[in-house]
Amino acid sequence: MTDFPRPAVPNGFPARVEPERHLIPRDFVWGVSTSAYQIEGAAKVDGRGPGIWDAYCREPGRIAGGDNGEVACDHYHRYAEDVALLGKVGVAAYRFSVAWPRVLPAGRGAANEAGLDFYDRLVDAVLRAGIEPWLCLYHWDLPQALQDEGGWLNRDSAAWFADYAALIAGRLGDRVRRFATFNEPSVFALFGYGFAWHPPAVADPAALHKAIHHVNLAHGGAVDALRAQARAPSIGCIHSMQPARAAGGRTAADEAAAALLSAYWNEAFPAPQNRGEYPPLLARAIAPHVRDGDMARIHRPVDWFGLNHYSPIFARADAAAPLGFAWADAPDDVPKTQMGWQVDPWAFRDTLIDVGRRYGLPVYVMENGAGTVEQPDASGNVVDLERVGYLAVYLSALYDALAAGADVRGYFVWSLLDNFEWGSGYNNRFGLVYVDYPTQRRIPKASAYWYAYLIRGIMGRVP
Ligand code: IFM
Repeated sequence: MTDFPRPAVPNGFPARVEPERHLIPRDFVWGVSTSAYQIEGAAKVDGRGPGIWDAYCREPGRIAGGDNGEVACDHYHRYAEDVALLGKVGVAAYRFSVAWPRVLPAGRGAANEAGLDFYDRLVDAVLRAGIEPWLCLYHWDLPQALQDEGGWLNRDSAAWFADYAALIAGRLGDRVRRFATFNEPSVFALFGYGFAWHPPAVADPAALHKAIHHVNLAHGGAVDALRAQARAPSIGCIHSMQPARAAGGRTAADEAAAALLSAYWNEAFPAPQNRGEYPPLLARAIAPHVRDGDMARIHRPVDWFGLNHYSPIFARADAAAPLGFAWADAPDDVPKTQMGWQVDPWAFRDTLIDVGRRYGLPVYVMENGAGTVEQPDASGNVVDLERVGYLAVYLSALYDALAAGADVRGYFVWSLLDNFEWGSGYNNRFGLVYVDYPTQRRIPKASAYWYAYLIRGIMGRVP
């Protein structure tokens, strides 16, 4: 298998027109992903309690356009239509998350039957459509009541999370087999406690180190709870893994900044969870929070590695920043999506190969996609060729990783629907399906047809 040629001109990416079927395992899982706060809406319906994003969105200046997830895609009421869309795309698997505040309005204690009923209905509808549900327990929406008790800075958060995991596994674990504990723990930890870009909007290294350790303990406790309560669970954690590169003048200090960003982003969670140790660059700072037996509690056997990948990330030295480095934009002279994220399929291929070697687990790509600003054309269609091109070259990279021996077992596009994109509100769209928010009309984009065609062609799944 030859390497792809590097593009001679920006946006001149090579994409294989025909997928290389012989490289793709027969049971390869094609899917799409979503998350609760980004699509469900119904924030004050049927007993859902407040979550940290509800409060954060109300703070002036936090979210572009003053947006919030109160209505989002109204998926809570329109889930049947959305499951029908999954069927049309022809995916074999659907990854969603449970909103902790919907099922435990105070974070712990009394469960909200109406909230649990919603996930019963959703899981049943997904199964009826012949699609496997993949359930993620935590996609960033901590109940506000728990934040008021210190959130992830409270060591009890590990026990709160394990109890929540047991509740969900007990209720849905007869039908759901695939469970993820967390989505992108490094992102919500670093953005929430290192850069103050997500709730609870803290920029304090000591808080960050404590939160990292408690989230890792929560992961370990949840793995045990899932194994105890679900019928035949297959468990993983979903990590954002992106190569961290030096920006700025690329001095030795910038290189050190990139190495530190990489330790926080790429290693602070996978290394303790899968190898029982913190990365050397962080170990000393986290050590004060580690008690006897903690590393064994964190390092629990899991069944697969969930990988979210989009783009390289950049850091430059900044002695005045709380962490000693600053986040940086991608250089001007590289191809980027409309959101400004570098398009680099080689980074994807290398990451897939590296992660498998490092942790010895089968890899499922649980998120990959392109953020764009788009609208229907005069005939009402959304012809998102930028997204199609992005997905095609990234899949080419995945085929190269398979050819190099990487044990990649599945690929999930982020996302089924346009949705609430955190700090950028509804400006950036990641969906295969366009959502016209004022009317809640769903319009499958060209990329949805393209993905359906690809899945049908490869797997013989006829939508
Ligand atoms: O929308 C997010 C998702 O919630 C987590 N991973 C990255 C996506 C795109 O920014």
